[in-house]
Amino acid sequence: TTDAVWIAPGEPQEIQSDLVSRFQQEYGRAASGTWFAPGRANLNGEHIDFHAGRCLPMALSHGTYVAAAPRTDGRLRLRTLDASLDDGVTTVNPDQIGPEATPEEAHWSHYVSGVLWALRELGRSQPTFAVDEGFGADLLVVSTLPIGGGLSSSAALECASILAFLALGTPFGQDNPLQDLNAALTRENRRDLAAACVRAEVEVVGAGTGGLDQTAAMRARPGKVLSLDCRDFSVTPLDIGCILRGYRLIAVDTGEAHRLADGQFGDRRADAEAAARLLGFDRLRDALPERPRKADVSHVLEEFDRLAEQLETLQGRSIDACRRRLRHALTEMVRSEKLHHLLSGEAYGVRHIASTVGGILTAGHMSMRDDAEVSFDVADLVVETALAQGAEGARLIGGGFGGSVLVLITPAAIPKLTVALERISRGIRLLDVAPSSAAQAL
Ligand code: GAF
Repeated sequence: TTDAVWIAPGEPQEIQSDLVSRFQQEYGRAASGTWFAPGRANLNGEHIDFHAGRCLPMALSHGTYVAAAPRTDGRLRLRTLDASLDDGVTTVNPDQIGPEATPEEAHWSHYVSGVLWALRELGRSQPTFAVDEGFGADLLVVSTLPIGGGLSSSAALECASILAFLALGTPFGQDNPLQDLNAALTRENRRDLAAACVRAEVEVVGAGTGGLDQTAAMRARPGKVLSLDCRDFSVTPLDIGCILRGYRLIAVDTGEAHRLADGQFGDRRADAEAAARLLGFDRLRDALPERPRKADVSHVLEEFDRLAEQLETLQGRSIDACRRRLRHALTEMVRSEKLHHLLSGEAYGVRHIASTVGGILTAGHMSMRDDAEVSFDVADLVVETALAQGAEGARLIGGGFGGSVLVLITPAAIPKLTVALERISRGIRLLDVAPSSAAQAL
């Protein structure tokens, strides 16, 4: 195995102390603290968070670090050390942040300024979250996540930034400085902060995120998969030990960056929403029973066919395309529920849990490729190669159109897989997926 293909999560303390000294150089003053939020991998449940489906994410040990110090002139000064994004210090005027003031050109800093806007909004209903008048901050950002790698680099940036703002600019943070913040944040607080980050991304950045990524970053548990029910955003942490006994999960970053704010993601989502409206549902999850099976999917598809029979298009969209998006969403929901029950202890008696989970992963990929149509050549090739090298399963994760493939494989098979992947593309990188902690003050 060549070490060069692995992206290491790094030593958090080293990364932090490096970042803090770069902060001093950049802004000529000391950082008040450092905050971290992880990226995520998702076992199943892609493109269904916004249909109230179930997702099964876990946090990576890779993530985004934000060093920050407060300002009293209301300004934000922001810089990232990520080579592909760094264009020096960006200064943001708070009056220019908000849904009505979305700038035309995409820039990474909008995720951060959007979060400050969203925290201000949250503070209107929860006074301990109310951002001080005149609050601003200097921020320096560094990430061990591939940017646009489908591992939630955007949500990690949002969640690390919101903790920095919370700590430096609100009564909540002032009452609970730095590490105390970790202990003080309740589950409800974390849920509300994740929701604020979603608002930032949807209303300010203009991306169609559904909350999976921010929930994973804010609420993940070490060693666990979060079974996230997007009907009410309740989470059940489930042990992943039964899958990983004798196996490893790795994320293969294809090197093809995706952009959520691009039109394609929204387009796929709109197809599925058109199908939902035809069926008379606000949320597609409601089209299936509590514990859905394949036959339930067939019934909904039959109903769709009946309703669509006389139509030429569905709100101007191709009926076939809408039907495929619908089928992806429904089968993905069935897979999620199956995994949820398997990991909730009902795996007892399942002899080959890794191959059962692997089969679900691969079926998820086929659905992403053929029905959601969000896959791309390199991802398909990575999945094929992983399976040919003996992986139990592999699938594209995240929004698609670029990003990463999750692979379940024995440690013994990894060296050969690595060599085979290097032949596909030089841009491919591997990350070890070891379910880690949620966003925190360091
Ligand atoms: C992106 C979105 F931000 C998430 O909300 C989710 O929809 C995901 O794509 C696909 O499952 O990461």
